[in-house]
Amino acid sequence: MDNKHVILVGVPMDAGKRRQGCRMGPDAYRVAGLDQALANLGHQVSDIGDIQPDDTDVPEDLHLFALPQVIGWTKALSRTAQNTAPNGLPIFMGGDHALSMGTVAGMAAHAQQIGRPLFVLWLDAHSDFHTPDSTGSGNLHGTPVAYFTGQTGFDVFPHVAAPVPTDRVGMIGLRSVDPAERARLEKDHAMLADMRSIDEHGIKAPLIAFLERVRAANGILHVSLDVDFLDPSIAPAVGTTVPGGATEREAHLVMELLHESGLVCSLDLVELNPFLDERGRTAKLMVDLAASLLGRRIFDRPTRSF
Ligand code: HAR
Ligand code: MN
Ligand code: MN
Ligand code: MN
Repeated sequence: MDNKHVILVGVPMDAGKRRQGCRMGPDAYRVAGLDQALANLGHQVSDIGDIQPDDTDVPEDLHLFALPQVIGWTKALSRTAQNTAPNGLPIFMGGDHALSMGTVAGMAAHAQQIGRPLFVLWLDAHSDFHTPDSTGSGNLHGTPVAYFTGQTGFDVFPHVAAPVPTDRVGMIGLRSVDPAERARLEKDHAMLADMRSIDEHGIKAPLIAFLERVRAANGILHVSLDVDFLDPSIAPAVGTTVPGGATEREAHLVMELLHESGLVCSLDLVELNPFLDERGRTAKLMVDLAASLLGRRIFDRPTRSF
């Protein structure tokens, strides 16, 4: 089995939306035993602790919630991704989904360094494809995909040195996409597998097709896992629940296929709000999914009681 150096990065970020609580995510993953679950698989695991946002002098914006803080986090995270990726597989323990502005921008810069294209798998109920101009909520966790694919409207943000072309983004689990996002997605050709198509055709086919494209391009794959990808009945600890999400086995199958692909270079675990959890069940499920992504086999799943 291929043992990896897994680098856990705590990102206690709550700036991407008004509802607070995701800042407790990194410690919830630690309490739920993420490091031990991965070490049990034979990996070397380092936890570099919680990072902090850079200082910025960008002014507040009336329409966008916590804009200066999000920019500070984006700078710190892009740098951290570039510094950790050469040494192992970083897992960014969020924190809300605005953190992916920095992690993906940094991983794309790393990919450019090693001369391979970066692909992004977005596991989410939402497409997070708003720009600062099109967002109705002003919550920047709804904008990271537009940022790292190089859409216009992010002038006050750090320049994206290596934007990820939209056709290298795959989205699985979609069921809540705003009209402005939809219009942009239809024009820009991301690979989209919404829950309707998953119901009809299963979750394996679109994932395998996407992984084939990554392999054919000699690419590496960043995975961004939003808690609300999962059905709220199994993953209640998230501020933006949308009914009709992935089942536990669908989610594990995705992780198992990702492991078998050998293509994953980095992972975001985002939007966990421990304040909303029930006896840690969502945090534990996310830990189990990360373990499947890193090679835990089906017969080795723990028996759980709550
Ligand atoms: N599209 C909506 C908005 O912009 C909801 C975005 C919610 N995003 C997340 N991450 N929870 O996927 O406000
Ligand atoms: Mn999201
Ligand atoms: Mn979401
Ligand atoms: Mn039994």
